[in-house]
Amino acid sequence: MYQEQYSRYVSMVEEALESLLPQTADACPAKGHAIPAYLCETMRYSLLAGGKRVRPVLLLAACDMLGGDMEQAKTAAGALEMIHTYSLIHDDLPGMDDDDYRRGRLTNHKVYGVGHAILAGDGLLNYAYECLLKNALDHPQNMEGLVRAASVIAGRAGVGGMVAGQSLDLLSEHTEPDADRLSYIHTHKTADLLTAPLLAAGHIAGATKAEFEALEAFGMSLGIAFQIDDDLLDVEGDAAQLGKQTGMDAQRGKMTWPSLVGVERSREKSAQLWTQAEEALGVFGEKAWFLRAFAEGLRGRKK
Ligand code: GRG
Repeated sequence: MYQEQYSRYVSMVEEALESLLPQTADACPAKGHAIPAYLCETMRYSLLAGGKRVRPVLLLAACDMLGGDMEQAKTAAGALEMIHTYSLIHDDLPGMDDDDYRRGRLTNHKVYGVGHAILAGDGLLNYAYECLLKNALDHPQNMEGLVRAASVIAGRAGVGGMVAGQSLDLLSEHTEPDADRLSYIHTHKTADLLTAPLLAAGHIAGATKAEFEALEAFGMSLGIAFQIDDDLLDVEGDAAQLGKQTGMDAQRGKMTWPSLVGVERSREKSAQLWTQAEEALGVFGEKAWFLRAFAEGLRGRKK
């Protein structure tokens, strides 16, 4: 039951991405597409490299649970994955984390060069908002919900959200670990973009105040736990399984949970947050069965 539902959501994400981004061969302004073929190739390279699709699956599952329109959710889910992929491409650049591998293949700039990787990220980011706004215009019956969904995604991804967290993350390299600072970094760099799909789904489906509060609490606990686990995987994980190098945080002098409190206490903190995430779903009762199982699957992730 869970596996079928999960596969259904992932297929919806892949379909959304394929339908929103043209095939490279078809992409050229002369054929009616705004995206030139080479730019399309650089964007597709990272977008279709087989990520876990955590954020779009959260959006689809939450919208489904709340009885929202799944066609509207599908486009929003695709757009959100574009924003996430842009952030990975830019994060991997030499001016940031300078990584060679991501999602089991060479990073975007290793294949296309730094300039084109910056543009692939810029392209995905802007195209995501084109898709989100077109989605609102295409569904006048739910225009307000879809604009609110776009707005919450922009806020959580932007200068008060993921970009803010990334900025402090960079500023904190090779500095003394500090709990408040680390909490800010994790909340914004990671948890904001994992909460955005849940709140966006709430807007698409017209959630109540109590439902929004529960979605926010679930997203924040899950998001911070996900990041602590990411820090732990960098220390203890398997590079082949992860599809990227390990041990990089220590090498870069990153502020992480293991650097602040050690591996054992990081594991304890993560376990506590996963429990809080599960508890936050209480208000939805049985309807939250998929989100509950999905969170449980993320909890033991090896990649
Ligand atoms: C460049 C503004 C800007 C932000 C970058 C995503 C990010 C912020 C940095 C990547 C490094 C990192 C450890 C981020 C924390 C979030 C995280 C664990 C991202 C990886 O997400 P997954 O595991 O990746 O969902 P896949 O490839 O499965 O989609």
